Amino acid sequence: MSEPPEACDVVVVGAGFAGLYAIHRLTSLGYRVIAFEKGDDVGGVWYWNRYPGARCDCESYYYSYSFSNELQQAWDWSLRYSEQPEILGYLRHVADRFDLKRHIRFGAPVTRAEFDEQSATWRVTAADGRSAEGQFLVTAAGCLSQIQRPDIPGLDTFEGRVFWTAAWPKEPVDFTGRRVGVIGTGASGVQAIPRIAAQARHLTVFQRTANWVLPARNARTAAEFNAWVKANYGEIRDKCLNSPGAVPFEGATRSAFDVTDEERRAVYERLWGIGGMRFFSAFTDLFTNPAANETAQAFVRDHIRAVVRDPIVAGGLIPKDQPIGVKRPPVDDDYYETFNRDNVELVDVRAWPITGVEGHSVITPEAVHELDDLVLATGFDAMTGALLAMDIRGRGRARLAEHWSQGPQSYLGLAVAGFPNLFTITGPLSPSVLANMPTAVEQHVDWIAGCIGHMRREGLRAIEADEGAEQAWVDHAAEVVSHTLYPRSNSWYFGSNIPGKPRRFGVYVGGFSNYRKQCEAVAQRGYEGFRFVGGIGRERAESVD
Ligand code: NA7
Repeated sequence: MSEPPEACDVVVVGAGFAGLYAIHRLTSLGYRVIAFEKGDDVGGVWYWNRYPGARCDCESYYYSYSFSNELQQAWDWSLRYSEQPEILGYLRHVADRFDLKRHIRFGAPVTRAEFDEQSATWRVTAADGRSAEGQFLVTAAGCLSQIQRPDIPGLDTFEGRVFWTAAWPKEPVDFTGRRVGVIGTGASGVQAIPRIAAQARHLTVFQRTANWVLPARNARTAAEFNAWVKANYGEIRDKCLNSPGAVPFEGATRSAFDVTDEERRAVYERLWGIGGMRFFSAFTDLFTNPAANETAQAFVRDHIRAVVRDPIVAGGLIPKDQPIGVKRPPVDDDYYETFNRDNVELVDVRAWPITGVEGHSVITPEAVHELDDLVLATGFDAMTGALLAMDIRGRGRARLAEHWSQGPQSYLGLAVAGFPNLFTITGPLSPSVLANMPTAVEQHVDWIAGCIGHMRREGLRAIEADEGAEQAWVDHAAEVVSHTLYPRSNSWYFGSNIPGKPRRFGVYVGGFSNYRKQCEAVAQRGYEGFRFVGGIGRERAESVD
């Protein structure tokens, strides 16, 4: 017989960046928290994505928590863009420093979460039958955590070794002397390919869609820089809170056409030299004006042609019909150079789709590729996948999957109509993956903590997003993105990588700072757009309906 549910105030799902901060913040406020985590340790995406080259594309000094000055003063980052082991080490340090593990049930993927209207509580159950019951359910399940398995005939029968970038073994993998194939050239494939190429006898890169890859300019952080960061954290965090991407940089002030061709090129050269996503701070209209975007594309095309010696390979690596930036651009220092190696081959699986896997071979209409190892960097069911992998039932046992059958519906990316007392950290239709994640996570958790505190003070037992407010937010998010170039690409932002997934842009592109202010205004106006049900310490509960 399974154990009775553990009683708590808040059930949290996930123990990555979001879950750890939620646990810390809520327990600090005196709430009892039980968290369920699929992995056997903390870390979330930084626990699972251990592939060679796995690294954050945001710089570490701001891709980090701000909630504790002691923590930020104690921690030194060794690289500008930290690699997975260091980020996982940081999250482990956070879990130990704030004694968070005692609240976490590890090896416990949640399979079911059900809201009980009578008691206004959530019952959350993990795959092994462990369960918890609490007034609130806070999901911290990740935007890119549900692996998407490609529909390649015979994949399961491959007779060599198979590795998934997003479920990489804990032990180091040696590719020395081996013939390796990598399927996928998104951010994960692009980071892994140079590392694998440096070891393997032969590497075949199966590319379906070429991506615009930006240089990282990764380097060790100098002691003086770390000292400067520590002395200026207040200002750095403040800039993050007030920027569209939750990053501490100034945005663009001019259109690409406010300058001469030479000046424009100089701006691109300078930002290309700095590296990373800062390239997009060149001009205000890169994401709204196709002609402005084309100037950036032309710059990067020239770069690819200059680096990659074989013009046919260079041509294959240049994205076609895809504005730069509207599909998540990978960031890497060695990617294009890797295609100059004699042991690396680019295979165009747009022109020649993989028809199947047989024995040790990946087969396309053009060739049979004999491999010892296959690496799948084929992406995720983004934004909604991890939430829908749990059977979440709201009022009247309504299924979240049903409510989202036409695409994600959410108020502020935080709450869902029909699902009282459920909060989704960096949920669909919040800035999430288009904002620096730790800043976005802290903003959501702080808002949720404020809301729970309000409810406790007022004796309110349930909160629910109003259907009208939810629809207005969905419409607003769609309206904002319609003025950008994002709709000109098929990407996981839209769910386009998942067969049959409704096409809806899953991210709020109105900018993080603007979004944060909207969330604050909603709270200040007495949680406008939400309905509450009283009852705690009162004679009679009102009906939610
Ligand atoms: P992505 O960005 O979704 O990349 C997945 C890649 O795999 C992409 O190049 C896909 O091509 C390719 N893919 C997927 N299925 C297939 C099949 N069946 N055949 C060939 N190629 C395929 O995932 P990542 O893990 O790289 O990055 C996700 C995010 O994690 C990243 O943006 C960061 O935010 C962190 P497609 O483009 O769909 O044609």
